[in-house]
Amino acid sequence: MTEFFDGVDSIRYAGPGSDDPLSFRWYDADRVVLGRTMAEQLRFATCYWHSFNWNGFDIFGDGTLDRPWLAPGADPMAAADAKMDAAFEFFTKLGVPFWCFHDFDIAPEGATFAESSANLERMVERAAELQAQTGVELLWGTAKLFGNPRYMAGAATNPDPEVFAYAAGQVARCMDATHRLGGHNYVLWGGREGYETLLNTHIGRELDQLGRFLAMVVEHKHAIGFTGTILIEPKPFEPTKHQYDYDVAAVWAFLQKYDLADEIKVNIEVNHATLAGHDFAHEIAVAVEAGIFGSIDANAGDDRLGWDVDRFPVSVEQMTLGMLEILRGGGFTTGGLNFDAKLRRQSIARDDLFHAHIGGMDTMARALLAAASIIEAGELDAIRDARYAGWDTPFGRDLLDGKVSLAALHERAATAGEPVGVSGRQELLENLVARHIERAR
Ligand code: XUL
Ligand code: CO
Repeated sequence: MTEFFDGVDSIRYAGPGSDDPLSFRWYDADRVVLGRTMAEQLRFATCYWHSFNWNGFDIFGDGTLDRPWLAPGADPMAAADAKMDAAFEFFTKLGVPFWCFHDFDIAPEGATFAESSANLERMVERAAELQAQTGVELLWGTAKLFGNPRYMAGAATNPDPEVFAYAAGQVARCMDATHRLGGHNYVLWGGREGYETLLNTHIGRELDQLGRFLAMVVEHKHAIGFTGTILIEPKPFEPTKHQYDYDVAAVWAFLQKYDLADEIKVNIEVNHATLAGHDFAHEIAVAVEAGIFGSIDANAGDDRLGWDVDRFPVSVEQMTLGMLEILRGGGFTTGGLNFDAKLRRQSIARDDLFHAHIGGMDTMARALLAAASIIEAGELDAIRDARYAGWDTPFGRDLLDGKVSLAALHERAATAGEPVGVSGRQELLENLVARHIERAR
């Protein structure tokens, strides 16, 4: 087989002192950190769509990237084969253990539902062969329920039940494909599940539709014996003005209302968190508290751009704070770190895709080391716990156990005196995090 990335060999760990740009300086797959190897802690995945199914086009300009299989006029199935060969060549040279796809990234949508099914079946066969040959596994699959014009007013939340039904058929087909490929999770990102104007939108109906749709997804999971996790990916807006899966807290409330909280978890994307006005770490902490933490789409926004730029992560500090919450929550189970990130459209050399992933993986590996070092040292958790010590006294416990009334506290307030303030220690804690980032090796 001719290689697409012919100038690049397998990427190896060379250590922090390495000046070879095509080597890892921090990601050492077999190194054990907090009882698991780095590969097991980080569970990296490359996403198919940005890396292989996007040619660099944006709303103002045509494709810039060298992706011959996306050239106009190519035979769609031959192009799909070439794309998949290049993708698996990339996964293996990079040494990433997982990949992720949308149905129509790997197989072209046909003129009819049946034709799309046949195309997908053929490409799933090919993916199964390549997975067996390379050992690369599927982190998750997902159905593209936002590209085709039929979904312009949503899929599950469409005012037309025919569109809901068509989308359900597409999801069943994509779940079957994910199951066939041994996927560890199945993701639903509600790209068009939202609205543009309340003048034509009935929120209550649309939420009930979404609740029913997801209940059917869960039923289907059990019917086919899929043991992976179903994940919702929150995003506040883009492409619609308001999206129902706004953030983790909104998804948590939704799952409870529709009795789905034991069955569905979240796939948190860094740039989606910041678009919702949250820190990445906040979204993880909320999900861990709710018991719905699943997986991560690792990327980054831009400090000055208010849309989803999907940059590869470069901030060790931001990722350390995220990894800290992931580790505090016990680490990944079925989830992992999927680089839902894309090159800048001027990065047109073939090896740029390697540099992007190497940087992202090294950033995450350093973040893992720093977060593990913070946890092992224990000072940060000790200071946090000490802030709440009063709640572990008999008085604090009685308050939480409902043994004291508001009237009793009114009486107490008259005699107990002023509570004594204690420092929150934020700057000390920030310096502590900085120290661990500096020293983690
Ligand atoms: C869009 C996004 C998607 C999902 C999968 O912002 O993140 O790529 O991850 O549909
Ligand atoms: Co994503």
